Order: sequence, then C-alpha cells, then structure tokens
Amino acid sequence: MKNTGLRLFVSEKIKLMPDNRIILHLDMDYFFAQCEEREHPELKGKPVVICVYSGRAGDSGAVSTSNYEARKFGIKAGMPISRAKKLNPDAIFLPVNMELYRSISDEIMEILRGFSDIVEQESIDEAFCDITGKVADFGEAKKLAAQIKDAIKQKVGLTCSAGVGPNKLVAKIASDFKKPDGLTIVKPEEVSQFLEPLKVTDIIGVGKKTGERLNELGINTIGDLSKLSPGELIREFGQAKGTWMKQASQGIDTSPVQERQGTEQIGRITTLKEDTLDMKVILETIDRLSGEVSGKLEERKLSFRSVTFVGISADFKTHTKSRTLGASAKDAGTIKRVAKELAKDFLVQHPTALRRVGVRVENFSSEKAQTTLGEF
Ligand code: DGT
Ligand code: CA
Repeated sequence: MKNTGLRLFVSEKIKLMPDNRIILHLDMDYFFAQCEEREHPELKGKPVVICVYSGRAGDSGAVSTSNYEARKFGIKAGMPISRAKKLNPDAIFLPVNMELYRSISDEIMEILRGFSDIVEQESIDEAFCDITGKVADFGEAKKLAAQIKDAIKQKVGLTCSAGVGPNKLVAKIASDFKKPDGLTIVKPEEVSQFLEPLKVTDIIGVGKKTGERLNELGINTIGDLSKLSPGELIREFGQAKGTWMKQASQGIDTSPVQERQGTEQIGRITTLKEDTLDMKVILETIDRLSGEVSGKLEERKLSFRSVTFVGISADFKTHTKSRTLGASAKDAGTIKRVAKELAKDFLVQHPTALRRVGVRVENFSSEKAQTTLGEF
C-alpha cells in the first residue's frame, strides 16, 4: 500500500510539472579579454582591460570588460577608463576589436549548432540550446555540456561556463553560478533549493531598481520572493510583472528556445602560415574557407544575401569588406567569386601583409521558404 501511495504521489508530481525540457545556457568567460589573450598569449596572467574609447582626447571612454586578474583590482565593465587606470596603472589597456570577437563568436555558435538543432544566440558570447531531444536525462546532459565545453576549448581555445536546467531561466542562472570554466547542473527537483539563497537580482529581468524596491520591502533572496503571494506582487509591480515575478521566483519559465532571425552569420577564419601579401596564397585560402562555409550552409539548407571578406593584418587590425547580392544565393561558387573580388579590392586599397583571413555570409533565408514563394 505504502509503495503504491508513493508511486501515485511521484507520478502525480511528474504530471503537474510545468516543464520537462532540458535546456543548456552557455556564457563565454571574460569574452573580449579572453579573445585578446588568445591572440596575444604573452598577456596571459596579466591584468587586461578592454576599452571603448569615446574618440575624444585622452582616456575618455568606458571599460567594456576585463579579465579576472584585472577584476581583482576592482576594474569592471562600464566604469570610466580613467578610473580603471587609477585602480591599476600597470594593467594592459586595449581598444575593442569587434571584428575579431565576432569571428570567434561565429566559430563558437557553429560548434553549438553541431551539438544542438535548436540554438538561440542571446548575445555575442551567450546562447541557449534546447537539448531535450539529444539526451535522456540530466546525467547525460551533464556529459554533453562537458563535451561542448571541451570542443570549444580544443577548437577555439577559450573557456566558458555552462548551466543546465529545466528551462531558460534556471539554465541562465546556473551558468552564472560558477565562473570561470564552470558547469552547473540543476535538476527539476533541485530548482527550489538552488534558487532559494540567491539574490533577487540573479533572476534575469529583475533589474537594479526592482531589486532595490524588493530589498526595501525586506525581500532579499529568491526564496523570500517566492513566499510572497501573487496578489502582493501584482499590487506592487502591476499585473504582468507581478505574475511573472511570482513564477520566476519558483523557477517556472515556459519560454521556448528559438533561433533569432537576422542576427545569424556563418563564417570561417584561419591564421596564415606567415604574414603575407601574396595574392595567390590569400585567394587559395579564400577558396578553402568558402568551401567550408558552403558546406555549413548546405547542412542547414540556407541561402545567403551578403558576403564579407575579413582580413586581420600583421598589426592585429581587423578589416572587412562586404557586398549584398541582388538575390539570394547558396552555392560555393558565388561565395568564392565575391569573397575573392572583395579581397582583391581590399588589397589594392590597403597593401598590407595579412595574418588571418576569413570569409563570412549572412542575411539568410531558408530554401524551404524560397520554394514556397516560387510556387505562388
Ligand atoms: P563574464 O561572463 O563575467 O566572465 O565576463 P564577460 O566579459 O564575458 O561579460 P558578459 O558576458 O557580461 O559580456 C560579454 C561581452 O560583452 C564582454 O566581454 C564585453 C561586452 N560587454 C559587457 N558589458 C559591457 C559594457 O558595459 N559595455 C561594453 N561596451 N561592452 C560590454
Ligand atoms: Ca560572458
């Protein structure tokens, strides 16, 4: 009798569970600064600060990010560069090199797509994957997450932190739980215990202002928040936000992982054997990279509208040249032809030795959608 009762209780609980998905969130560690460390290994172990200079005189501008060595001195994203320099005048200050970070981000997103069919790129260095269909349980999910971290380390040379949970809300908090190089798994039955001691502002969507208001009300942890009635939260924050906060505090989130349209690009970049201006070497490299890009497009049945040539010169400056086509294309021939034309144009205008060369396509449409259009 006892056993039957227990079984009944368990199956009831499973039926009532709002979510039976397995979601992974991945966040690269100190991303821009780690990209620079990869490009300049001599920076490793030193405090590195990545800066957005305002273009005005001197050190006017803000810190974009810093590595963990620099964070030990209190240097943080968003602070004025002048303040960071006071905190540690000996740190290495570098300007943002967005093209480099974008191309590394592309490589990472492609690796993720190799492991998961459903990838939602959330920012340059973060993504969600719905791996429900790929693994049987959270034990397998942990192994898969470790494999993904490994692949990124091996192929791209960077570390990241991953979180796995029953939904996006929990997965995201989990990836932030242990950094750098962390891996945190939160099974559905562990969600309440995991969230309880965390700060209310650890919930993505509970910003600084809401956090301060909650603190004034004596609500500091997610556990405190979960004890409030929906009515109390709605009275304070309005219907939509109050209802959402109640759910979030209980670790409930039904939002799907979905591809974001228009932000996607597929690219390949490689380091040449030596810095060179030799057109033959550069064009041969473009041929090879274009073939790889086209292979990826074929796998995903995508057509593209624009092609970009990326050249990183010996002084580490990144240069790009792009062209938008009159109509969508999907063949390797078009990528090769356009990328080579762009490379030639670039080298005529900037006769500078290149260290790395890349090819990228974007503005996608799916072949399926095109066929449908054609039928009309
Ligand atoms: P993490 O994730 O704590 O190890 O460190 P990051 O640097 O990866 O920080 P994250 O994930 O918040 O942001 C990813 C990149 O976005 C970061 O490397 C630089 C850029 N970024 C972040 N916050 C700011 C900011 O306040 N201003 C500017 N310009 N860029 C930022
Ligand atoms: Ca990050």
